[in-house]
Amino acid sequence: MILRIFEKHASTTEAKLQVKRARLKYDIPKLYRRASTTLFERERGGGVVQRGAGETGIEAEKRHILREIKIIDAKIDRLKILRGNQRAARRRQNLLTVALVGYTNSGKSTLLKNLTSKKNVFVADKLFATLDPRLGSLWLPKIQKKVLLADTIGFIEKLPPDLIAAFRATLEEVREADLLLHIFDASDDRKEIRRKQKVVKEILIDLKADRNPQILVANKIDLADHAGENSIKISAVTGAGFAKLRAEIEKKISQ
Ligand SMILES: Nc1nc2c(ncn2[C@@H]2O[C@H](COP(=O)(O)OP(=O)(O)OP(=O)(O)O)[C@@H](O)[C@H]2O)c(=O)[nH]1
Ligand SMILES: [Mg+2]
Repeated sequence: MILRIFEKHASTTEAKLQVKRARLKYDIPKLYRRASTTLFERERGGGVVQRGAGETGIEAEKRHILREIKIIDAKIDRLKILRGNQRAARRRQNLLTVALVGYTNSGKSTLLKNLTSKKNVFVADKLFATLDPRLGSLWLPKIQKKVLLADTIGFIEKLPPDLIAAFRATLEEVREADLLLHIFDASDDRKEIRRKQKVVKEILIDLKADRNPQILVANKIDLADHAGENSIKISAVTGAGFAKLRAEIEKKISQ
């Protein structure tokens, strides 16, 4: 089910490749399960069991899958180099990166869309945007600086190990970000808020990004505010709290 969710949401080339890879790996043990069921059914039916022939078929299918995984890995490697180059280009231009992190459905993508000036992109942005649709730019007037805002995939609990491995590479951007906005859904009840924040914190530790500067952002306050006091309250939909959030980003960036 989690694989299916990721398949639906993977929007970048790399995310698509990672999901395809995870799907292929997931299919290998299934080959064997499928084979043993057919074998069992054939035995029950009293037919002749040709164990050898069946296994050869499986081995061939498995080899094919492993070959496909290898091709995908090579493509992912190329994208990684490309991304490394992009990051280097951003550094050369003195562009700082702010990464949006948070539990799935907290409103990261909505915030990226509504906080950044997607209409006002200039050439450098366009380059990044075509390669990675999850980047937007934010102009900070007080410190006369432009920062890049990077969306990430939603963090969820109990990710299958293969997917964690697959997405670790994608999430490496998080570790390199100059500032993290940890978005949570303030319309959840308090217990859910605590649980989800814990999941996000654990994944950040796992990614070695827990020491990056952070701003805690309570989103969806147009629905309900169960946030408590230690966060910046916003609504990514109505734009409430954006001025305060921008000011906080400016403050942290200039620190
Ligand atoms: N009422 C309200 N709805 C919001 C707000 N922000 C986001 N939403 C809704 O919440 C849902 C999830 O928003 P997304 O921006 O896709 O959330 P996300 O964090 O990017 O989710 P993933 O990509 O799955 O991690 C969408 O239906 C949004 O319209 C908000 O401030 N108020
Ligand atoms: Mg999103």
